[in-house]
Amino acid sequence: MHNESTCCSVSSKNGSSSELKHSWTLEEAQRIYSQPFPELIHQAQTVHRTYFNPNEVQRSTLLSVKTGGCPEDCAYCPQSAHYKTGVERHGVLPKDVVRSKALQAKESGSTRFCMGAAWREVKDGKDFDAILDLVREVRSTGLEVCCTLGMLNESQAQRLKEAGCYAYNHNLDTSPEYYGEIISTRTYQDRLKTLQNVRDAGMTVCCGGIVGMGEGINDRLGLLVQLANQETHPESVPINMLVKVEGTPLAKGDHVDPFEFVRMVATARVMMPRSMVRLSAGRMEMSDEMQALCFIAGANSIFAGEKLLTTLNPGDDHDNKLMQRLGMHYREGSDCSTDVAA
Ligand code: SAM
Ligand code: DTB
Ligand code: SF4
Repeated sequence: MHNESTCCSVSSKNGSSSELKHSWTLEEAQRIYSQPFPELIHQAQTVHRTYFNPNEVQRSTLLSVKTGGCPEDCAYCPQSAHYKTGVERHGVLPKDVVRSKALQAKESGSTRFCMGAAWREVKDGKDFDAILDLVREVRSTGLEVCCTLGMLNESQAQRLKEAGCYAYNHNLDTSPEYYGEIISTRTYQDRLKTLQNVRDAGMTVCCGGIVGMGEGINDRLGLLVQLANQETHPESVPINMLVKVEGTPLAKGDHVDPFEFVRMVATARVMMPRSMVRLSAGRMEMSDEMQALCFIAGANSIFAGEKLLTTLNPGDDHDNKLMQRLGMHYREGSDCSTDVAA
C-alpha cells in the first residue's frame, strides 16, 4: 500500500529499494503483533536482514553523570525525588572520571557512550556548561556520544549538537492514553516538543519505551505507532523491560511474559526497519534464550557493562560469553560521520 505522502523510498545496504512507512494504524500494528509466533519472527528476521547484519550487535555504555533527586514523578524511576529508593545523589561528575569510564567502555568494545542526568529539563548555566565539556571530552575519544538530560529547548539542542553530541535519548515510554498513569509532572506533548528540537538541531533521535508498567498490549502498540509515525523514524528505539525498584510505585508490577516482550521487539523491527532496536533495561531478568530470541526478532543493540544508570546489568563476562555461544559479534565502528582521533 504505497502512499506518496507518507512513505519514502530508501536504499538498503544491499542495493535494493524499500519503503519506510509513517502512517501506521493501531490495527496494522495489531495484525503484525498477533500473527502466529513463527510467522512474526520470520517477518521480523526477513526485514532485519534487508538492512542489517543479523549476527551483529552494537554495544552502548551508559553512565549516570548526575544522579538522583529528580523533581519528576515517573512511577518507574529510582531517581525521582518523590520516592525513597536508596539511590545516592551526586552532582555532575568531573571530567577525568567520565573520560576514564569512556575509555574503559571503548576498550571493552562499546562504540556509543550515553550520559544520563536525572533532570526534568536542562537549565542554562554551570551544570549545562559542564555537560557540554563532557560531551567534547567523550567525543575526543572517538566514541559516538549520546545524552539523555530531560527536556531541551532549541538553543540547548543546538549547543549540544555543536559540542559533538550525536544522539539524544528522550523516551515516550508508553501510549499517549496510558502516559498520565505513569507521569503527572509533564505531558506527552512536552516530550514531542523536545524530540522536535533534537531533530531540528540535527542530532539523531533515540526514543522508545518501557514494557511492564501495567499497560495493555494496545498501549505498547500505541507507543510503536507514535514512534513509527514520526516524520523520521527514531534512529534508535530502546525497548526497556521495567526494572522493578523497591520504593517506586511500580515495585510490585506484574511479570512480563517473555513471548509478549519478543513480539514487541519483532513488531518494532517490522514497523521501523532501518532503526537500531535496543534491548535495553531489564536484561538481568531475561534468560539467555529470551535475549537470543530478541536478537532473532531484530534487536541489534544492547546497553553493556555492569550498570545501567543506577541498576545492575549483566556485565561484560556474561555478555561476551553469550555472544560467543550464539556465534554473534559486536559491531565495530560507529555511525558518526566525523571521525576524531582517539
Ligand atoms: N531524566 C531524563 C529523562 O527522563 O528523559 C533522562 C534519564 S531517564 C532515567 C531515561 C529513561 O530510562 C527513561 O525515559 C525511562 O524510559 C528509562 N527508565 C528509567 N527507570 C527505568 C526502570 N526502572 N526500568 C526501565 N526503564 C527505566
Ligand atoms: C533507555 O531507554 N534506557 C536506558 C537509557 N535509555 C538511558 C536507561 C535505563 C535505566 C534503568 C534504570 C536505572 O538503571 O536507573
Ligand atoms: Fe527524572 Fe528521568 Fe527519572 Fe523521570 S525518568 S524521574 S525525568 S530521571
